[in-house]
Amino acid sequence: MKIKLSKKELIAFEEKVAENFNAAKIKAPVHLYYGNEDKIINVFKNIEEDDWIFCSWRSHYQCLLKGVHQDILMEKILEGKSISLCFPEHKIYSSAIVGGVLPIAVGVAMNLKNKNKKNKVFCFMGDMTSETGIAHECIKYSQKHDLPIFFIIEDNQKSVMTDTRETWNIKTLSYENSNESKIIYYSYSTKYPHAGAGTRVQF
Ligand SMILES: Cc1ncc(C[n+]2csc(CCOP(=O)(O)OP(=O)(O)O)c2C)c(N)n1
Ligand SMILES: [Mg+2]
Repeated sequence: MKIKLSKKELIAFEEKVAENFNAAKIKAPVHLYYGNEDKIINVFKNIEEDDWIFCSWRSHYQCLLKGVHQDILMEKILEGKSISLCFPEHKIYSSAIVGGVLPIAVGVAMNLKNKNKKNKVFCFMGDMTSETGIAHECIKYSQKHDLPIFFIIEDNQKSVMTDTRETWNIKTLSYENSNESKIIYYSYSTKYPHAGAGTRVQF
């Protein structure tokens, strides 16, 4: 897919959201990205307009890269919808429930396969989500049934304020060194807290 926004534009968008959040113009949680721009842009080079995207509470970059206009996205965020952004017209769906989108994404992939469609599913998740039971089951099912679904694991090393590796007493995540072609893993360091943007309510 043609990349619609540059790294600089992605960062500038999140900075504007941060500014609006810190100025109390957004009354609901926001979860900002930072530091993963090159990596997520690379993932989007393999995504087509007709592909489905499934995300978590942290989805501003996916929306922008799939083609949601910046002004429309900001309007939704100002309305307090950042945590579960859905744009069916762009085939983009999010949920704020940890693991919530995973079985839905697998179901969509199963349907695409059954109907011999050419489009695919891209399902984004954080490092802690990738260690949950639901993730293991969804990934195993998709692999064994050879479904047209890619799982992207975005590792910021934390789950809210908890260290994911310390929690599970592991040095490497379950899918960190996977050879499976439909698992994409990357690590990044963010400058933002889990939620919020530095002042006001945050965690
Ligand atoms: C079922 C459920 N349990 C707990 C939460 C609270 N919660 C929201 S985000 C999050 C952290 C998940 O971490 P990770 O998957 O690494 O994603 P990140 O936010 O770091 O991108 C938690 C525990 C939730 N939203 N849903
Ligand atoms: Mg994380």
